[in-house]
Formats: sequence, structure tokens, C-alpha cells
Amino acid sequence: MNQHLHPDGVIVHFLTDGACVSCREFGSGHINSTYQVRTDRDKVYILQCINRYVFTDPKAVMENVSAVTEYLRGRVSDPSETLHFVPADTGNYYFVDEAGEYWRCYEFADGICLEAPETDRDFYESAIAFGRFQEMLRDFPADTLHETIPLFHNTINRYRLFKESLARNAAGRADEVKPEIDFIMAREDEAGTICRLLESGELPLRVTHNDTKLNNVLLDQKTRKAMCVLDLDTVMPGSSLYDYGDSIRFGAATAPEDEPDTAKMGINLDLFRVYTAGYLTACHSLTEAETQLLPLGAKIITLELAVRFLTDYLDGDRYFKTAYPEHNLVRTRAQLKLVADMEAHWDEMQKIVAEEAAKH
Ligand code: ADP
Ligand code: GN1
Ligand code: MG
Repeated sequence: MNQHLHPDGVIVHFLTDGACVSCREFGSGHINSTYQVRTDRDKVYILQCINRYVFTDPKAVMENVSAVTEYLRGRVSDPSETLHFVPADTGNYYFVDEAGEYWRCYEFADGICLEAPETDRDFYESAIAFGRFQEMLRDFPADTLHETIPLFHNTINRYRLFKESLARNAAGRADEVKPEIDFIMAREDEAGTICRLLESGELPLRVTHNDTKLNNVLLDQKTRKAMCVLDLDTVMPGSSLYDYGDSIRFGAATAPEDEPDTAKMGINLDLFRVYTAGYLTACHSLTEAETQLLPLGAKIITLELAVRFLTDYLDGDRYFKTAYPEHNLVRTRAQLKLVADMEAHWDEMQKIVAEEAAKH
């Protein structure tokens, strides 16, 4: 992770309403360093230091995020449905500290952020939020976006990077992960399916969010309706299958992403149906091929995350924030168990998608 200045020394460079009276670490994102700031005028903000290991061109990230939020502002029915940045004293929406770290400040969006759905309704609403997001960006000019992480969901490339890390064995951990390697390698060909279909034009390339886990969406405090999509750093050209699939991976699982007891991990088919219903309700533009392949999107992105977590474990935990040394391995095993359980329930997953699609 970045070594950066204390946030107290940074917030003064943003044009907040009032002076900072408290600043604390906030949220459970795996990438950026996030703080919640309160001012003496009782205003609340989010201050974030962008992870430069992950985002090598933070200025490009900010250009993307500014362009997307600006675009959404003209399309949402209420301003609370999109993010609002606070300018820095330089006039930019970011501030660069002495160490070269990039910071940004958002108005705090006061909504409910969940690590797991508390009710079916919550999960349905998150599907509405991400489906609507996809729909609103339908005509966004994709060629104006920077590729903030090159080949982000190119699973073929993810396998290539995995094999390189395995060969390097930088952290000396390759010997302990033999069963996980075998499981992953047995599915290499299938993992490239979406890439190949995008390449051949059988699946459309869209402007997508690319990081659609439940804690990247806020629900309204009072109504618990979909409010605002967060974490726009990876908005880039991509596939709707990964957006749908990543929400399933994280939210329709029977255990958290880092559940150490893999016996507890599996696919919750009720939640799978709930999310599918919500997504298809809010996002009308999916082609027949996309709709049919939704289960495959869920499976491939789960496999891709296993590959990414294991790659990071082999590299010595450089990418994802970890709370303990085995964390990335635990995450890998949980994802692989989820893949195995999806395989065991494959026919049911296909049937659910077909039934829900028939209603639209
Ligand atoms: P990361 O890339 O590290 O996941 P996020 O942008 O997702 O960073 O922020 C981490 C967490 O901070 C989110 O999951 C959410 O809980 C909270 N958060 C981020 N931005 C806001 C905001 N504008 N208003 C309220 N909460 C926010
Ligand atoms: C990261 O930033 P965050 O915590 O919302 C990661 C996603 C992974 C996710 C796994 C930029 O998401 O790709 O799916 O962790 N974001 C980036 O929990 O790599
Ligand atoms: Mg996040």
C-alpha cells in the first residue's frame, strides 16, 4: 500500500464547508485509503488517497470519474443518485501531496452500505442500481475513457499473469497451493470464453462499472431503495456479464468473500434469482446472447477473482489490502468453492435466468 501523508494535513487543501474536526478510516474497500471527515459546520466528506500501485495513472482515473459523474448528473432524477466531488485549492478535483500521492474528496453520500444483503429486497435494489447505471451509460462515448487498469477483466491475460507469478514464485508460496493451481488450470479454456466472444463481436463491448460488489452501492436510509453507485475508478469498456457476475459472486454467495470455512461457501439460488430479476428489470438493453450467458458471467468472474487473489498471494500480497498473511489464499479458496458450487447447480442457474428473462 501507499505510504502517504496523514489525511489531516491533506483535507485543508480541499474547499470543504468548515474546518476538519475529525477524520477516521472508513469503509472496507480493498484498494484505496478511505477516510471520513467531519467539519465544524457539521458537514461530512469522504477523503481518499488513490492507490498508485493499482492505478498507475491517477490523473487518468480522475478524468474518467469526473467525466462519468458529470454525464450521470445530467441523467439522474435526483442529485443524491450520483457522486459529488469537492475541488481542491488548486482548482482540480484532486490534490497531489509532497510524496506524489493523489487525493480526492467527495461529499459524503449518507446511505446504507452493506457487506451482505440483509433482505432479498436490499439485494434487488442493488441490482436496480447497477442495472440502471449500465443503462444510463448506454450512449457514453467509450473512446473518451482511459483504460485505468489495462486488460482489467481480460481473463486470458489474468491467466497469463498468474502463470508468470507462479513461475517467479516471489513469496515462495507456490508449493502450498498445488490443489488450487490444478483447479484453476483445469478451467483455463472456459475462462477465456467471454474474451473470445467480445473479440468476435458476438458479445457487445459496453461502458461498464467493472467492480459491482454490494459495498460499492448505497441504499437510501429511509426507503432502502437504490440510491447511488460508488467506486467509479474502473468504469471502462467491458462486458455486462462481468458486472452482473461480480454482484452475484459477492452478494449471492452463502458466505463472505473471505470465509475461511469453505464448507459454508456456496451459491444462494434465491438471491441469484432476486438479483437477476432486478438487473433485467433495470437494464433493458441486454442482447439475447448476453442474457443467456449471465450464469457464465457469474462463474467466470468468480474464477477470475480466484486467479487474481492467488496471483497476489504468490506475489506476496502487493495488490489487495490484507488483514493477515493467509488472507489472499483464504479468499482464493472461498472463490474456488463458489465456482465448484455453481458448477453443481449449473442447470438450476440456467433455468432461473431463462425464467426471469421470459418475464421481460
Ligand atoms: P475502494 O476502491 O478501496 O473499494 P471505494 O471508493 O469503494 O474504495 O470506497 C470505500 C468505501 O468507502 C465504500 O465501500 C463506501 O463504504 C465508502 N464510500 C466511498 N465513497 C463514498 C461516498 N461518496 N459517500 C459515502 N460513502 C462512501
Ligand atoms: C477490489 O476496490 P474494491 O474493494 O471495491 C477490486 C475488485 C475486486 C474486489 C474484490 C480496482 O474492489 O476488482 O473484485 O476488490 N478493485 C480493483 O473484493 O482491483
Ligand atoms: Mg470499493
